[in-house]
Amino acid sequence: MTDRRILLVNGPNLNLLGIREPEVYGTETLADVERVTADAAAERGFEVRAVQSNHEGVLIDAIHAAREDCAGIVINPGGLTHTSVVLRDALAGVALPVAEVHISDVSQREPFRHVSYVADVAAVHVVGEGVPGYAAAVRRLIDVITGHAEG
Ligand code: CA2
Repeated sequence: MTDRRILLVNGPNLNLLGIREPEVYGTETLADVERVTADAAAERGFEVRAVQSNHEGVLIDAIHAAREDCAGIVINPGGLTHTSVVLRDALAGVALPVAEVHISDVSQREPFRHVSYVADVAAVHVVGEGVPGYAAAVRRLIDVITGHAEG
């Protein structure tokens, strides 16, 4: 068990980052997301294990496995944010601190994106800051893990 590893979870369709809809999600790719998150974590002595899947069960299995060797989870659940009780239950079930991140400002988009099933199991929320928001999310999560701050 290490307490210096973070699980980074990206949900369905985020493998398309930088390839489609640059007007909404920008031009940076999933590889950029994983790099900026790992770099920000490394500044604080943490490493990142990254998973992206278009399959809900794969994400849930990765979250369950994090119980064994991670200190917290950064997650952009993609569209599952607005639909998935099972993803929320998995996050609640592992009882690790969670940071929820969204690239776009979901509060300024369609009404169905204003609801998050994950929000109240997350200690940190970063919305609408683009890809740099992942760095902010992992820094704030590490603050929670190390007891420096909350929120
Ligand atoms: O803003 C975000 O990060 C979202 O989680 C992205 C989700 C969306 O369903 C949420 O409401 C907000 C969509 C992820 C799909 O990403 C794509 C990227 C490029 C092209 C197509 C989809």
